[in-house]
Amino acid sequence: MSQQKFNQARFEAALTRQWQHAGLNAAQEMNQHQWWHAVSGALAELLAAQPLAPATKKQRHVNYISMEFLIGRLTGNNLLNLGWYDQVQALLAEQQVSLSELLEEEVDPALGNGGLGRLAACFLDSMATVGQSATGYGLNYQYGLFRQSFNDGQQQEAPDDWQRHCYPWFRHNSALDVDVPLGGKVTRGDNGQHLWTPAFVMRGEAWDLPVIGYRNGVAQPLRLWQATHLHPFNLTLFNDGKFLQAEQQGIDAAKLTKVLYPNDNHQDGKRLRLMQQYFQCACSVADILRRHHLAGRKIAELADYEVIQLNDTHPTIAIPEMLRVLLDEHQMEWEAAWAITSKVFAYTNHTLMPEALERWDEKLVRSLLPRHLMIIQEINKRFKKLVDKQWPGDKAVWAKLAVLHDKQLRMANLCVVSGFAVNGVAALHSDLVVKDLFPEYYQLWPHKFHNVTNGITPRRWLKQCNPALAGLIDETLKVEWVNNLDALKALEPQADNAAFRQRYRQIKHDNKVRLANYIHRLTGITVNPQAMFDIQIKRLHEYKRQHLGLLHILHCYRQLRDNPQQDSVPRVFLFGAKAAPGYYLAKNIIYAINKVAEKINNDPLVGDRLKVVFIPDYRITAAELMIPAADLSEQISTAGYEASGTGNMKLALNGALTIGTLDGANVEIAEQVGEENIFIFGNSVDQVKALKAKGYDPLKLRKKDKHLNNLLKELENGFFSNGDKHAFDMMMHSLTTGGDPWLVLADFAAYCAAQQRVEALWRDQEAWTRTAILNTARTGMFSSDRSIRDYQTRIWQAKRQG
Ligand code: Z2T
Repeated sequence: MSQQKFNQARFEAALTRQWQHAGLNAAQEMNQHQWWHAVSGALAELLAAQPLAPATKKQRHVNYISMEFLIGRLTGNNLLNLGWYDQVQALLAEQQVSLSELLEEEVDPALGNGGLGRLAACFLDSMATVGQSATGYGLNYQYGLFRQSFNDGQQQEAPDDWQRHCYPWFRHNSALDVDVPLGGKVTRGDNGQHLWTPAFVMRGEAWDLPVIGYRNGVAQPLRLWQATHLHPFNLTLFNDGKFLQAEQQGIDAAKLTKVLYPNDNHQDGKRLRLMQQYFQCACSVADILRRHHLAGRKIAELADYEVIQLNDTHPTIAIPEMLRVLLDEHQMEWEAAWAITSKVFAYTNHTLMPEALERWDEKLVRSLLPRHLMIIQEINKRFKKLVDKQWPGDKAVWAKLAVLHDKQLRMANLCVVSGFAVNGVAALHSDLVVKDLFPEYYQLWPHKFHNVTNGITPRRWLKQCNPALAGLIDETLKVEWVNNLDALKALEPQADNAAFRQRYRQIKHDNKVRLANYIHRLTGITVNPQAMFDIQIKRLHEYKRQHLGLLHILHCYRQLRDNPQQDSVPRVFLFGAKAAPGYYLAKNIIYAINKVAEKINNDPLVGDRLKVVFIPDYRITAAELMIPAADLSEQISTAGYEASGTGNMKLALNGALTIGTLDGANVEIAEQVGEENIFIFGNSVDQVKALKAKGYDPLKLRKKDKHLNNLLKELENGFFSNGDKHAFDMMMHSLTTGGDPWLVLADFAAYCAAQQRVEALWRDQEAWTRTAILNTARTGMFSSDRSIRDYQTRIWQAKRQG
């Protein structure tokens, strides 16, 4: 397909309809926000009537189901992908309206927590760009991820009321409404068929956002389901008794899509969350089947035309839902229904952490989804026969592999048993999925297991957020590289070109000035753009080890105080991170970083040499400012725990050097850029396992290392907390008497040594810039276009095994 031409007359007519609809008499009456609204609404209207490219046998349609889509602002990105940015900018300039200023009016839709949700958004962009026909299915939350502020250094949360009801990019199509049953009982009909009489029926409304391919004329939907009560009231279902029953169960349809659960890498097992999951899956499965029927295809052919990719286990209930529809509504036999279902679903695993692997109480599942529980029991029963054959009489293996066990439903097991593919998100992680998480499943079905290394869209994460660098690349390569990121390889020789280095460095500097201004506006803190910008941006989690970063900051501060005359490398340490509201240890780490920052930033002895800034309310928009301005990228998780990471890719692509452990995709970044162009340190996965096995004792380490002990003492004696000796108790306990489960102290010395290597290189700015350029040139494989092509060849279009 080719780029859609910008039609000025149609755009102007649509724009006019927008301000007329707002009740105004002329375009000039619009304020800045109304301009943003009108421009976005006009574009959305022009894009609405796109026919969906139908699925073919050659290319299955991908249904990407995810509880989260962390899309970020759309207007600027859509203009860029359409290729209409310059024309719209010129048109607005005639009215004395600045497009770039107007784009700042958009809220940042935060319908996700972090990496998993952002990955889903990057994948939509790439599927549209590489021409993979796809629909994204998610939920239209009224409140996105909470807004964060600090009160005396402590995280405060506020609801993110992003005003979805007047977000101009949405198109609501009431022809797509779905009714979703919940609760109630299952009885048998005259022919022995299962009859589910729900206690309650909700309505799902389809709210679509357009996903626009890069200059190829493709626009396909991200369909977000929104819950409402059934109107008009269904009287046969809502006789008084059943309504009361529903009320007792606390089901209030409008509440269902109120708010995104704010946990990253953690399950909390709430009833409302399971209802959200089922609601989303029931709507999506119904929509997929509706489309399939509409295309005139037989249900038996479903797997030839459709694939359903589950973004982690959150949408797993779609599997028994599909079976239920085939069995109960299409009256299929089990074997036939299973043959279809087991060729349609594929599952992506994003973590090995036990607390994030979803398990639901059987009782809860039965009370909301009685028919689904029966179907899951049947899957479990049939699967047990296979396990008994392979491992006769082995109770331990069954205890591990069972889908239902100890009155719990294990979603990952259900996915592996019922799906045709399972993948991890980076080479190391996929290896651990096979070796540590699912070794027996791998023995049963080796062909199901794959790796697809994550990626990021270079449209948003280079061209849009770093226009100056994108311009320099355009000028140098003279080819379109943003949908062919391997082309960046041709920049390699420029690393040895002094003039190019000068321009590359100037761009980084200008980006740092832009960020410094933002920091000043936001926090009142002045940072020096000449200093090294050392950035750690990601959710706050113990395994990500923001507190390791903090210990190194204390180390730098100590050195400055011990040798005030020494010629040190000036640094600005920047953090951006939200902690889940119930994750008290994570919140204590935020508090500790903020208190240390306050002390250091106000110490006259330190001056410009050291600054620590925790940027509040880190989100996509903030990332777009921070990533292009980073010199050093902190990727310091305990090896084996960060499944992939994707911030690591964005930062390296934008010319930040990585300091990191051999974890997740860091391993592949090191392979790509060369180990001389990255700062790797710390215990490897095997070393972490060995240390834990032999009984690691952080207290011994503390005793031996006087310097480290002194740093810890300063956190314990109230020096950073106005004399409050207990301010950081939770963090200190975790690091010491709590056993330091994330090996922060164990990696501290190696981390400081790696930071020394960083400083040595920084002192040679030409060598640093050379390395940065090589990072940009060699990270092309981390385009999510490549990830999508990997999904196509390894999973979606791979020859299907029976
Ligand atoms: C999440 O963001 C990730 C994993 C999860 O496991 C849940 C959430 Cl919300 C259930 C992250 C991983 O931590 C990160 O390493 C990875 O890069 C990202 O998913 C995308 O795969």
